[in-house]
Amino acid sequence: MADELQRICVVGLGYVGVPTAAMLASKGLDVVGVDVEPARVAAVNAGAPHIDEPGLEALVRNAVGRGGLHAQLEVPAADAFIIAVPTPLDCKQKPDLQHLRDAVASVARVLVPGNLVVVESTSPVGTTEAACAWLAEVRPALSFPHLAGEQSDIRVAYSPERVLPGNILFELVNNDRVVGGVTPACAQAASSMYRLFVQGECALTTARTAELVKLTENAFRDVNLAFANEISQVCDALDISPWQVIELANRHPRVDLLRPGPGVGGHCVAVDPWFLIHAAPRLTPLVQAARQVNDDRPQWVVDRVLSASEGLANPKVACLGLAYKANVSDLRESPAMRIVDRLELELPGTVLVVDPHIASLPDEFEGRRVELVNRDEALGVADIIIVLTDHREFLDIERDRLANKRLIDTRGLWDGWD
Ligand code: SAJ
Repeated sequence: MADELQRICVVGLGYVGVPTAAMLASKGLDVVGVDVEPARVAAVNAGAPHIDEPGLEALVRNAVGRGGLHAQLEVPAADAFIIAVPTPLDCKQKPDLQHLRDAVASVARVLVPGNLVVVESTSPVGTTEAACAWLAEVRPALSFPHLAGEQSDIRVAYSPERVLPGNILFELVNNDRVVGGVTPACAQAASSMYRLFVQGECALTTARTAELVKLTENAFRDVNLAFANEISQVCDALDISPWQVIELANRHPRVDLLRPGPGVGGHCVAVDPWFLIHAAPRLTPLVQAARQVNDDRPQWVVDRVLSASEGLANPKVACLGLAYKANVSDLRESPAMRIVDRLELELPGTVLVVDPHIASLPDEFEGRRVELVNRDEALGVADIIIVLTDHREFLDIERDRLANKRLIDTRGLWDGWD
């Protein structure tokens, strides 16, 4: 199959689509990236993707420069199609598959027998089989594997992305990949494509299993984080260092706790557990409790700041970090955003924010008492310093600059100082 692949179309030029498209192009394939947003298309064609990810710009620039990658608004004919569009939650925390349905419909129009379609977007179990039916609605003359089995004209599979923002290019190549086919031949075809750049193992399974694997991975991380956050609250009440407790507990050969933080953000770990909860509300009390613990965590941090501000007539607060995690600029679902929002509502004076990874504050702080300042300015004037993101730029703050400040370190940046 891989020998027959010449042109691959990647639909959705986001955190997954752009790296995947550039990686395939770097292996000599003719890759077309497609997105509904003209700005994203233009950015890729200019070799300057909108995504802040180490190494990505150079990879895209090379691929575009050599003519191996270009982006456009329309889905072209191709040998294989990778769909990596967002599958967000609606206001009732229910998966919203509209972007996926639209992408599938646009791919359907150009299909010819022998094509491969792979969905990578996080999806409820059964979505890939449903996608076969959506394809068949648009192209009734073609046969699809949910009904035609191994004899189908078109192969359809699900292979979840698993890459960690901040380390995407390495993980895209080196992580094992789960490849779930609607039939075994579909899984084989998709795995031949991924083997063009994946050095990890490609583990073949069914599409439904692969869909559930993805949800399980991120829900597992959410539960682990909720436990770490809960233990940190117990530590706080008992006046014991959570960082030390977790570090020592992790020396047990069968314990592997993550680190507490100000809450769980990003567009995946804070979101994907809801796909499981929605599919089986009565069967997921643990996953639901973890979501609740992690969602309550920013308010716990705010309460600690309010306690720390007692006795200060007009406390000046500086928040280090606004992004959802270290060394990225992504603000989606960031707990730091919620904390800054609450502090501005609950404290007098201006809330100072330091984040070297962002150029300006997001719109929701427009016209409010929130100011983006540099690190030194914040350290100079603040009475209370709160670490919300452990960006590398905060690691070398000298201890004497924090003398006489009230510190709330939600990331353990200053762990080991006492
Ligand atoms: N966090 C902590 N303490 C930790 C680790 C993380 O508080 O010890 C927080 C982060 O600060 C962040 C949140 O958890 O707010 C999530 O960050 P993350 O680094 O755990 O994960 P993501 O959302 O950047 O990427 C995850 C990864 N999933 C898993 O590790 C199981 C990634 O491999 C997935 O591809 C990605 O979700 C996705 O797109 O689904």
